[in-house]
Amino acid sequence: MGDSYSDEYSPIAAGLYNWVELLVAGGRADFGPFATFPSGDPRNTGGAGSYTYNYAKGGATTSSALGSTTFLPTVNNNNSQPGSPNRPDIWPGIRGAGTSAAIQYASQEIGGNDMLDQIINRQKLLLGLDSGTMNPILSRFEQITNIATANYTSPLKMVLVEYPDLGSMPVFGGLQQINKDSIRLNMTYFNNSVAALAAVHGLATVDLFSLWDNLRNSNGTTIHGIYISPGTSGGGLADLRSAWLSDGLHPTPIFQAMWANAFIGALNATYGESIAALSPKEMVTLTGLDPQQAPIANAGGAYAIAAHNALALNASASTDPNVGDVPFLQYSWDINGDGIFGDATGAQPDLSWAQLHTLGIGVTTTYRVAVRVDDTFGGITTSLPVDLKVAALPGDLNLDADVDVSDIQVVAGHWLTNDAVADANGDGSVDISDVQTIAAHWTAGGGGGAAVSVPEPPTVTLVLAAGLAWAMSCAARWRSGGKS
Ligand SMILES: [Ca+2]
Ligand SMILES: [Ca+2]
Ligand SMILES: [Ca+2]
Ligand SMILES: [Ca+2]
Repeated sequence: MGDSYSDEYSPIAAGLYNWVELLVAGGRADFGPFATFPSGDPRNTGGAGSYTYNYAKGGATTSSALGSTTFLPTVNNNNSQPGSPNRPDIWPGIRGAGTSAAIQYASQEIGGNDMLDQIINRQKLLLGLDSGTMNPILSRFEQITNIATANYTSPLKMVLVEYPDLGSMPVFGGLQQINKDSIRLNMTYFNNSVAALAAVHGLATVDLFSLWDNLRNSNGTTIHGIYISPGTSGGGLADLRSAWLSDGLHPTPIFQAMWANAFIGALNATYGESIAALSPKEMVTLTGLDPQQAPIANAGGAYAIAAHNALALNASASTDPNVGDVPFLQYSWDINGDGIFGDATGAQPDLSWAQLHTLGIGVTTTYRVAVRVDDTFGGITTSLPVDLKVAALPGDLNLDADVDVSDIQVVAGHWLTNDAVADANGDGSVDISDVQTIAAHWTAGGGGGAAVSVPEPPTVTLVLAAGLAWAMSCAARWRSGGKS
């Protein structure tokens, strides 16, 4: 009953959603199609109607909202709208809706305006002149009596609402504390009565009183990285990172999302349902508080290593405009530049030379490294590529990334020449010192261990004097595990 907290917001203010709409948007509930006839509800007078099975109307009474078993013509008080003399597509009463369709759940609440009106009528209370018994609010027990006598026929699973403490809502921030205390006392009494009623009938209650108390006492909360204050929004729709709209009375969409989860929790707890709560990500996305955006991917680098060294990649400069997504970011790398990702995972993976070798990384190519960042909420971004260069080790004359016998063979093929291709130590000549350079950087062929045999050793001719010549040969035998 009452328009304040259950009537659909969105037709009059794009970006505002209440808990009913959020449950629909999150696929957790179905209130039927949107009625095609303009609604007499306060919020959608200019547009389409309410959901077929959501009747929230200022001035409703328990007898009309609970008891009606027919469509709206019998209770419609909004016949003045052109073209909509009736609202034949909205159920006004829970009983009617529940018995006419496969309705599983229903909730009943007294809207904030109904409470507020009663308090405003207490002029002395607003003026701070009255410590304020809350007889007007207590008079709402007339409605509780109606709830008690309403015919809750199985299988309808009903949720009654324990109301937030009006006295601690921002709208009453100016009241004297004694009046706030009085309101709180009476709200507690009201809620206790609701809870007792629910217990008698085996119904669920959703405890919005505690929900608001907890949010206020903990000075707000953080939902998916976004701080939600217990105060009011700055006005309009510009800042909804608070519990209340600028009127200090109506919950913001994100607070409504918390209410939506409270309803889910109540159904699960009382009726053994297993409805999934809205996730924090859903809460900030469905409310429009933090629309989903793709990550920003940064592959780090450029990268330069020497052959046979490990490579430390670093994508930690990546981020996500949705702050709450950052802890969820997943990284996949294309290191060898073949366009296929999955070469490594993680924000800062270290790759051994053996792993790089498996990926075909060598010393003659500049590779284009990219990282693909997935926020796991549908946003995937591939970074710009950065260079990876692998420097050849000294002695790797044939540039196959290893320093081994094949490089010795290069030296042998250019023995005692000045050929730069075989001048491992860069001293201008090809001789035994180049073999020593190769030996000093020996990489055991990338696997090592096996004995290797050198083909015919180089033959060196030394001319000592006219007419005399010796032939000198030098052989090196390479053994497993070392060299000699
Ligand atoms: Ca994102
Ligand atoms: Ca790849
Ligand atoms: Ca080599
Ligand atoms: Ca040399």
